[in-house]
Amino acid sequence: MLTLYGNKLSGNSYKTQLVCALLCIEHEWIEVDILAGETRQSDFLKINPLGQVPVLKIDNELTNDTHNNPSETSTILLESNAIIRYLAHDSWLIPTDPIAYAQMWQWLIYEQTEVRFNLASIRFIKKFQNMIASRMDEYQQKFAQSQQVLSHLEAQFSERDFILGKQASLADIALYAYSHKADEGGIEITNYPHLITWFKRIENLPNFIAFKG
Ligand SMILES: N[C@@H](CCC(=O)N[C@@H](CS)C(=O)NCC(=O)O)C(=O)O
Repeated sequence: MLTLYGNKLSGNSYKTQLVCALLCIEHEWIEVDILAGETRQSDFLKINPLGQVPVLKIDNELTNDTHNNPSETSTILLESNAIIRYLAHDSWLIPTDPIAYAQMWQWLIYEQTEVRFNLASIRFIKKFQNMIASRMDEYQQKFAQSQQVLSHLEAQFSERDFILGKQASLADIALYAYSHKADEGGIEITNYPHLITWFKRIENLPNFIAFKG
């Protein structure tokens, strides 16, 4: 039994929902209201002391992890990209070639350090904080960084269908989550035509579900 704690407005949570949809993985979804501060309440902090979603709870009956404490009834997994790596094990979303596998991780790390760090912030400041004055310097800085990130991705997709080549992988799912919402952070997405074509390729994957955030 898998339980996902997430929020429908969160791109990091969406990654986990999208992987479950693409791979037809049964799970229970528990909506955690970030804007109402539920991630900071004591009940949730018992699940994730870092106070963030997504979180995956795995019933230990389904794991073969002998390192787990047998007295624990479940395992908690944090970090969206670690969660999707677990969910997608042995699936077509994970390349078997060692170089491609390492490149997948290269992009998963880039997604967290560059894409999410910049694009998620400008989206949050613009869409949910209505360009709050106290974050304007940060917004300007991250807006410029976001343009650089998107230009870097645009260059990749001028040469290949998916980030690793012909086949979609987890790296595409992670990169898609915030980049396809760049317009909500104030970015003019039509400046990145190869990116738009790649968005459509992802959206054409079987069982794709859209981000409702
Ligand atoms: N590196 C983490 C980041 C998680 C994260 O930033 N979660 C945000 C939503 S996208 C959150 O829970 N914010 C609520 C809070 O900080 O109280 C991941 O990829 O899962």
